[in-house]
Amino acid sequence: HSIYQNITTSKAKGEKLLAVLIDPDKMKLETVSSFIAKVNQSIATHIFVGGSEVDNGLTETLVIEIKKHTELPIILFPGDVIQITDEANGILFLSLISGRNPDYLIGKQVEAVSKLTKTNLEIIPTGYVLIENGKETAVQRVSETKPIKRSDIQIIKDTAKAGELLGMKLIYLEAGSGATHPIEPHIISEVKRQLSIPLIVGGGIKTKIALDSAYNAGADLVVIGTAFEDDEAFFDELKKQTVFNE
Ligand code: 1GP
Repeated sequence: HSIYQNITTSKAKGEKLLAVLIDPDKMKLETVSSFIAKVNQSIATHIFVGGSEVDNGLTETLVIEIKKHTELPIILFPGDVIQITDEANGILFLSLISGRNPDYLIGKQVEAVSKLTKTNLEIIPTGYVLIENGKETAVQRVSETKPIKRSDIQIIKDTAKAGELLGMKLIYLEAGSGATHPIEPHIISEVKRQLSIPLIVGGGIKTKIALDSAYNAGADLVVIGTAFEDDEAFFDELKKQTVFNE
């Protein structure tokens, strides 16, 4: 269980983690080597691979290609069962606990078992909490669930805590890919206070300032996808030194 252990060790030391999210639907195979070269030179510590709508087989081909170019752990962040591949190192075994669609709470997970038991993937049970961000995102559309309102702080906190009490190993606060508003720092810090497990935050983070404020508010691992897809120069911008005041 080295991936999870490394995350908890970093959390204990106050070292912040960054996952670059690669969507198999958007990444062209021929650009993987140059993109991953940038990732390798950046502050990124993990690579997440996944998307809400991905065709069969694409994920595995992409992971095989990424692996040729990096030593970073590759973790599946699947939108569906078909994205499971033994080529990755681990998988966020997600349950969309903000929603009330049984398919995404337990149905897909049951479907996934016959595949998962044939793999060596490190399986990391993760409570996935979708927060409203100003527009409808793919997660919302595909899962047919409502995100929790940003103003419903108590519900957000209780949802995250329920995930921890159910035995989940990570909580992922998600604004949705390309979100207009990233998760607000006060939401992150309120949730953080409830939890003893590591906290992941993602969705709509496009600047170094937004990244740092997520870290300062208590995110242990931040996920960024769109900002790197749009502009690879963002990798260099993140290298500039920051002092954390946590
Ligand atoms: C989406 O949290 C991730 O699941 C990343 O979002 O693409 O907006 O960075 P972005």
